[in-house]
Amino acid sequence: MPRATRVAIIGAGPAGLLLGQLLTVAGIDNVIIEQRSAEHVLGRIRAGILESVTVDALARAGVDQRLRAEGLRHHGIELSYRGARHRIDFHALIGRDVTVYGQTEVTRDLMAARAASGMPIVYEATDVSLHDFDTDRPRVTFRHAGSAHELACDYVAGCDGFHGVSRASVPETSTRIFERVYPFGWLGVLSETPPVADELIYASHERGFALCSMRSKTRSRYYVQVPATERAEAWSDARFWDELRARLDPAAAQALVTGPSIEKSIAPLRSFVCEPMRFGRLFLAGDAAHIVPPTGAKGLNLAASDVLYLADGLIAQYQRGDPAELDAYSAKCLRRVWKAERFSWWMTALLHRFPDADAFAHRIQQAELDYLVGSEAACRALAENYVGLPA
Ligand code: FAS
Ligand code: PHB
Repeated sequence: MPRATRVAIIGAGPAGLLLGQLLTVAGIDNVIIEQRSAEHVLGRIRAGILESVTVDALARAGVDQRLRAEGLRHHGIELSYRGARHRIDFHALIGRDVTVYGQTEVTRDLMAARAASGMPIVYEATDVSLHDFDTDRPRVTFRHAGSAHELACDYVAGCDGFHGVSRASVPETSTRIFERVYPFGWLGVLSETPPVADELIYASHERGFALCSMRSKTRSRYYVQVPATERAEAWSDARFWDELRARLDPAAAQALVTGPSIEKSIAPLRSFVCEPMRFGRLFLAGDAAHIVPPTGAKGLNLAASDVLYLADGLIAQYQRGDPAELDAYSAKCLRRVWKAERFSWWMTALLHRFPDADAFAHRIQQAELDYLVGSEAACRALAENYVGLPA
């Protein structure tokens, strides 16, 4: 275990692993410290849609081989409401697309690259604690395999997610928090069944939102909106499939192939931003700094753009002694973060049933959908946000 490194990275999710790989490729020593096991990290079923910015970042990190071979290029999505489906054709509208490739596979590819690089990664670390990041000699202490460790570093990258230690280590008086907690979550099911359609279907229904996604041509990922108080254990597979079918248009309901769930979990929905994203020698990236409701498929993609900016800033500092990009990091991230927060909030408000919404609110939702599917300009706006704004 090294006692010193240039960059200490807290968290081995997509943000921490991608940052570690970008720095390693640039010849900058770094250590990743993760509290869970690699198996646990890989067992999380999360995002499924990659923007081209994320695909390019993975290519720059040298981990895009399997993604290029197995990822599915999607040229659009469909919106289902009032019994009909309406396609948003990204290709025709803006000439760009997205890639379907599960976060689990991104994590697997990055973990393999980390192992091949020989750069240190510590799994199952406990009592991870950040020290002196308001000085030029920050330290990270932690326990591993029964021993206490201290890691001196130049910089700390807080890539430890919403519940991590990094943001929690910053005095509350130094942060400004912006938050919306939604009164519902997403009950998700993974199944070895062929997807119901070639592209994703986002469904708005009086019973609630539903999403038909996929991981491959033989593995599907489905979600239904449920109350925030709901528990996954209360949902048998049969109950889930019946509810999903009830929220889809007749053609999709008819085409749905059901099967045993191989994963079932509920994700809470919230919008959250911590400003700023830098505190002396500590930089927050990914879910450690911001959360979006998954409706806009932005969470993983924002983590990637944060990490791209941070890697570029650290490379400029080490290779040219130029601190300017590090100094601009927080403002640059937040400009992109807030645009993604807006889009994710808008997609969530457009497609979900809010328990306190009255008849007027429901009519406004329907009118918004009718206007959207009838306006090329509105569809183009959705398309350019969904495929990802420029980094
Ligand atoms: P992550 O949370 O992925 O990784 C943080 C890592 O830090 C974890 O491995 C954690 O174990 C570790 N850690 C935490 N505390 C630590 C400590 N004290 N010391 C060391 N390590 C520590 N996004 C989408 O785009 N689409 C989706 O459908 C979607 N579904 C989601 C479902 C759920 C349940 C959740 C929680 C998120 C979902 N997201 C989705 C968002 C998700 O994909 C995140 O944006 C993405 O995982 C962000 O990656 P990281 O920033 O690396 O954070
Ligand atoms: C997924 O496949 O998990 C997924 C896809 C699109 C979203 C959210 C989740 O908006």
